[in-house]
Amino acid sequence: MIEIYAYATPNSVKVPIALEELGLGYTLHPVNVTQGAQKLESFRALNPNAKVPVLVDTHPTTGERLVLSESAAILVYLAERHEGLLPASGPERARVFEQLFFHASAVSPSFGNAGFFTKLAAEPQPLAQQRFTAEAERVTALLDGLLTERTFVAGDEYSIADIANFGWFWRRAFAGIALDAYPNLSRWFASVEQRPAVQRAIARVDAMAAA
Ligand SMILES: N[C@@H](CCC(=O)N[C@@H](CS)C(=O)NCC(=O)O)C(=O)O
Repeated sequence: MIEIYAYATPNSVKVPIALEELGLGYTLHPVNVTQGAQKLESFRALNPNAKVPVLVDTHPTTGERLVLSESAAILVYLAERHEGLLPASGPERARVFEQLFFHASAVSPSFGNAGFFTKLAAEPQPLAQQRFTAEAERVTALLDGLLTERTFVAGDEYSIADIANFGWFWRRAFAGIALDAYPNLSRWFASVEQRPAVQRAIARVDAMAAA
């Protein structure tokens, strides 16, 4: 049994997308990060880092439980366990990890901080806002360049690296990023967004947050 603690956020949506793509059933538990539910003791027992998403995978017969945080780690776990969205070996697998780690270490923090310092900071922080907005634009341009020669971010095949990036480009407005000036990224985003599994995952997280 797979349970996901999440909200309608860029990092959360990646996990239901992977689950839908892999054809796996799951239960979504809302953690309303806009109201601070991630800081409650009950949630911190699952993730002391107090952030969504968290996956809880319970073995149907033994009851053994894996509790896993960090969206990139969850994507790798699901891809390995259910044999999809990740090449089995070789340079193609290494390329997916390259792009997944680039997402986790560059795209995700720059988008998150650009949004935070522009929209949420209690006091204006112009230097931080400029620094992270410029970084978010820089990594966006880098991905657009990479997609001139690739169908998907890690090559010809759709993978967990696309799912990771999709989460933040789905919520790009928070970071103040638009796709108008990035034709390759626009083409990639449209092709991922129209996948039935992606549509189902978005509908489920949006419904969860609206409830
Ligand atoms: N590196 C983490 C980042 C998770 C993260 O920042 N989640 C956000 C929502 S997208 C969150 O829980 N924010 C609440 C907070 O930081 O207090 C991952 O990829 O899972």
